[in-house]
Amino acid sequence: MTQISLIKLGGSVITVKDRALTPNIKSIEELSRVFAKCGDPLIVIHGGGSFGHYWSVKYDMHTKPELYDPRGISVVHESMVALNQIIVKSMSDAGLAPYGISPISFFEDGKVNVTKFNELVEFTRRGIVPVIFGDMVHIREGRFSIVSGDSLMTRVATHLMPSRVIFTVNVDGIYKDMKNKKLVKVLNFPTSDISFKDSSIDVTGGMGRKISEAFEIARLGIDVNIVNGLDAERVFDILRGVEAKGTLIPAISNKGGG
Ligand code: IP8
Repeated sequence: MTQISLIKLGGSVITVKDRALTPNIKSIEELSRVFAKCGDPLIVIHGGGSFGHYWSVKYDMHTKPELYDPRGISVVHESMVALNQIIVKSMSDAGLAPYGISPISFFEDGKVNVTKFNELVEFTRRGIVPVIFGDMVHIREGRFSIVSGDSLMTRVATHLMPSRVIFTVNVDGIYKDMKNKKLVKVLNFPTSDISFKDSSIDVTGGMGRKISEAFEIARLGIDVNIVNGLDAERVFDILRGVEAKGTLIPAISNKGGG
């Protein structure tokens, strides 16, 4: 295991999801301060929220490689770079040394070249915080695909085996049901009796997708925390190993040949 915390900043935390192209500056700044306070090696991955998803919906672009409208490809990428810049600037103001990275730099011949992830460890050793974002990536022969921040979480976790994995969302964690908002504190196996209501603007799969990525990471033997990123103190607690309100998906051990 690498002594690194891997954290996903959900689009619903860093943007105002129902207001196009609107960053949630307050929450970005609070999280930046928490990251600076925690001081541990960190890799940040962020989603698209009302930036990338807004344009992906407008241009009907998805996670499947296709010949999408070039203007759509351009504007999704541009909006994600703009959002990344806002986050990088905020982290920098908080005293960190962030470095924005498009996932395109991990791709070679349409596939992720995982050895490129090793460089991220070198970044953190030098006190630099990689800030990777979901983006529109070229796969092959002019076909682009959205690569979501959640799928990057699994890919990076699989290769680097971080000691801590956190997904921030705009709710307190996973709810047993949406009506009475009963929080599931520990989720031991994927279950069908949990209901999700995902935003229609989310083109990459919303909460359901997030949970399946979280389970894939838990299967690597890593605890995964799902926490409300709108309350930065909870994120701080989890980063420093203190229990906080949220959902824990405990590491799944492979003992017994499972
Ligand atoms: O918000 C998708 O990342 P996600 C980013 O993590 C784009 O699903 C480009 C829509």
